[in-house]
Amino acid sequence: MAMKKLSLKKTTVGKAPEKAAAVKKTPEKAAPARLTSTVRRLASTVSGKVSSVKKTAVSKAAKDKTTGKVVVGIVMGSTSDWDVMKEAAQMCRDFDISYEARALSAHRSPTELEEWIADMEKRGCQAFIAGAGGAAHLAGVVAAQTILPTFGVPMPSKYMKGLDSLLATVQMPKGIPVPTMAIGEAGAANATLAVVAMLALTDPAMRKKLLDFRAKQSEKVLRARLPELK
Ligand code: RP5
Repeated sequence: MAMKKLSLKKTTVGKAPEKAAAVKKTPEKAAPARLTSTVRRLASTVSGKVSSVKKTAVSKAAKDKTTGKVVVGIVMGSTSDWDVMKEAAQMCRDFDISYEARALSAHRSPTELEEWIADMEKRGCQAFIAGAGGAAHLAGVVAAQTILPTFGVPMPSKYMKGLDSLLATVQMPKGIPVPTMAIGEAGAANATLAVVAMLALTDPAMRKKLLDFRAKQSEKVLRARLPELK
């Protein structure tokens, strides 16, 4: 158990920059200058990439500080997915829902992903949102390890514009469902809105928030005016 916890900590997004710094220090003593500078460059790349995620990756809304629960688990296959997946996190924040966001890959860090899912279940998680790109099996892998609802968000991809991610996420064989959202930011935001609707079934305050959100949205559409012809 202690071992498990340790390996989970090691891969926490917030811990990675320290790890990168450690990588930087050790070889500096013995390695030749060229190797040292390569390591330094690598370390700063890793550190920079992860630290931009670190700021927002683990966040809990005020409401659940009382219960200590982390209601939504947001996971993405790579830190490069954060620009899209932050929309899911933002929507959680807007609805005052506690969440934890992590970059964990189904194929690059499968053990840590499994440990995180189990840990989130213990911490009161009620739904997962999983975003990945390309041969995107992350949401299916998450859904296979929990009976909590798991929503898939296909990432836009370089060559196929997310069509590969969409098909890989949505085409789950019978038995393990992955309700799949639209490709990209809209899908990420909608995944949280789907979780909100789910929570609203048993939480009257959440129901009211969702109704208010819808009313404001309608109002905005109705207030908007089309531009005049020139
Ligand atoms: C997937 O591969 C990730 O979800 C991401 O969308 C894509 C590219 O990952 P990086 O090469 O940017 O890490 O696993």
